[in-house]
Amino acid sequence: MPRILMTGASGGIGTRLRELLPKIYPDLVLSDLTEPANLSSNETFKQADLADLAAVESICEGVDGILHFGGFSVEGPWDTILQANIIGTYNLFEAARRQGVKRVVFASSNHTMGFYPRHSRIGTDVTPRPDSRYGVSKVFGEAVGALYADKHGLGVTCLRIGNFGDRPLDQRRLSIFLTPEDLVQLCQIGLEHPGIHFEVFYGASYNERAWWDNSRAYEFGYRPSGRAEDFREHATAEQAKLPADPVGDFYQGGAFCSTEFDGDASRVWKP
Ligand code: 15L
Repeated sequence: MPRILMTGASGGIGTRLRELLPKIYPDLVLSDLTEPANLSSNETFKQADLADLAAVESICEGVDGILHFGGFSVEGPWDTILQANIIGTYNLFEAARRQGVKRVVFASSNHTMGFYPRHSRIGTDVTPRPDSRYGVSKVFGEAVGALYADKHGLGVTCLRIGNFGDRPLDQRRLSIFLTPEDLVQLCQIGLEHPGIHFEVFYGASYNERAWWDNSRAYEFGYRPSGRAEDFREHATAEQAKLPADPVGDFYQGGAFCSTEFDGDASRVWKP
């Protein structure tokens, strides 16, 4: 029975996956900076600050695979991103190598690609166009993952997660929606598929308005059951409550693109 470590156990994704993962991975070790408020007696929790390499190494002891959801999950000040996502992600991969962990699934983000316009369809083979310091940190994490796969033989899967939840929150999320069940499926592929060396998949359900070519994930057996269009009415009604955002509404990254934007929108993208 593999022992799986999940970082970010107290965060939004971690909290939800704590309900779903134990059925598949009963030997699940949870970690975060702070203990989940509702930790139950049959859950194992180990506290660690990702910026502390020795602490990260200690939570990786005896672990077969890691689901790395820890770190800062939105745009933030540089020092926050630096500690949690840049240093933290480097420490995670280095600790995994030192402890002989075989697989790492890294929670990357759609914000690695946020400045691609919504009218383009992109795969996993295009140049990153991050839309934030957060997006840059996820590009860095994917690069560290590639290094540790190629140089040290770790099996690494990067999931460019769209928007995780039970239903899409607005128009943009109809294109990038990801259900908890479909994320679990992608995690399982990353932890178990014998063909994994280094892979990048989009963390998206079956979305008819998708901007992403996720065929590589399908080649590895991914068969999402979530479908954004089932929630079209809800998402459209929610969108109607939002103010127009000329920059954010044009690019895939949405408000991550328009926040702090003082560039020349006409030069960001030329078809
Ligand atoms: C992300 O990467 C964030 O972690 C999440 O909070 C959402 O903002 C999501 O992207 C999104 O693009 O909707």
